[in-house]
Amino acid sequence: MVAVANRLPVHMGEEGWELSPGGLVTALRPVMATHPGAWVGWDGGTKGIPPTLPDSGIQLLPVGLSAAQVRGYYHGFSNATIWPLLHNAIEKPRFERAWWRAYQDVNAIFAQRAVTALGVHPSALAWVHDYQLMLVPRMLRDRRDTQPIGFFLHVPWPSPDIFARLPWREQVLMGLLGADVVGFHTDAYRANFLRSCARLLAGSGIEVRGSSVALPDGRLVATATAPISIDAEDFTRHATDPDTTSEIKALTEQFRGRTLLLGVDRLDYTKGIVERVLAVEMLLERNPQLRTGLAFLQIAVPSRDDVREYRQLRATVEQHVGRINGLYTEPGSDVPVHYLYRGLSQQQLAAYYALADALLVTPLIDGMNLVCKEYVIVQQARDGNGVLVLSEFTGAAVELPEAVQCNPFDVEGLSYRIEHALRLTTAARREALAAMAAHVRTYDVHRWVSDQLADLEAHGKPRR
Ligand code: ADQ
Repeated sequence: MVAVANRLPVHMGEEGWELSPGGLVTALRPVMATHPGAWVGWDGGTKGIPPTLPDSGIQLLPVGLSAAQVRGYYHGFSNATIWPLLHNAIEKPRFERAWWRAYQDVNAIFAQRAVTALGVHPSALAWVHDYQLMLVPRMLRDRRDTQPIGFFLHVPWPSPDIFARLPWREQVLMGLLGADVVGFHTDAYRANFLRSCARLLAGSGIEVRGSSVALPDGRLVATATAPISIDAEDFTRHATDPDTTSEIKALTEQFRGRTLLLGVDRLDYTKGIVERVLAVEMLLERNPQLRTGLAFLQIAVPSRDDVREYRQLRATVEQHVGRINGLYTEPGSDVPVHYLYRGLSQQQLAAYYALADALLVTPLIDGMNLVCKEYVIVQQARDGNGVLVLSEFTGAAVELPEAVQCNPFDVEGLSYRIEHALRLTTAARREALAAMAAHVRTYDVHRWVSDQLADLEAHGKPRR
């Protein structure tokens, strides 16, 4: 397999180059370990990338980008145009011709690197990932039509009315249709994509037939629904790791006697963090006893602070946290809202998951959301009885109907849903956790990879 994704799955750790944490790399490693493979990705500006992934034969093929390309392709088109657009335009997408040009140029650089790798591995298939690289499938098709090409979108696909706002909508659709199979997390995103093709490519000889798209050259592009997941076994191990256990001991002391509500996200406006903080404020306003009886901890990973909207979001969240603590901290007691702005190790994260009485996952829109899947696995592995409050606007909501579902746009309603979650009996919480954990264990990330590869093998017949 030749994987093509925005970033290479390595980073410089304390003891040299390390594998980056994350589902995609854990999932692809076993597959690529048994088949020769390569990974094409941006080097992130770091020099000295090793030739292969640590402890494996997977070749790393770094793409170097100039500062102007990073501005236009990454901060600009990827994060300020296409990210908000695909997330239902909840922040206004910005359209700049220079960014679009940079996006095209950089997609061509990734494609060139992948074409070279496919030449070296003529029986490999190409697997392209996500919204940063939507033109790559077509570029590969034009230059190397002999190997199967798959594409997976990790974010939602909006309704055609929203997608139609993109000035380059036909080019992006045609870019994706270079693949043999285009995969999405949910049936709804897939249906939106098919409706976008039907409406926006009408008159170009392209026809939507069921869940496939027929092209004028006779090619049939399949679509697939493949909800991504986590490595459940890995998270079970983190949950019972001695480092996690000692973290839990220290934290238990800190939050003793209080109900712990937890939020864990990249600091992104899609994640509904402001709505969550305001809902907690309403909870404290209505229930004075919770001002000392409850702690809400928001862990936010720094993200995209080169983009204006993200800097503004950070300031807003921090203002609310300060304001709420100013209003509701009881003299002599700890603050009700705790806030960490940093990345944590998997063991630290697992300790917070283990300790939290409720996890609040309240995105306004989220392709899937892996945090909620990690929580149910850790809770179950530590025999917990935590409750998951989950936005109905996440891909995960389709798979985890046993969660306490919520509508984060209705902040007051959300605050009542949290109260409801906290009142559930232990038996009800355990039953819900068991059902959700069983689902995540069955449909884990390894199942996701094998389903995708089977689809690609079925639809992308080698054309040699
Ligand atoms: P993200 O938007 O990044 O992913 P998510 O699926 O929740 O969102 O994954 C976040 C990951 O970051 C989780 O694995 C989590 O453990 C980790 N993380 C969060 N906070 C952390 C912290 N403080 N320190 C360390 N790690 C932290 C995009 C899409 C999602 C889709 C995924 C996968 O937006 O909808 O689920 O891709 O396709």
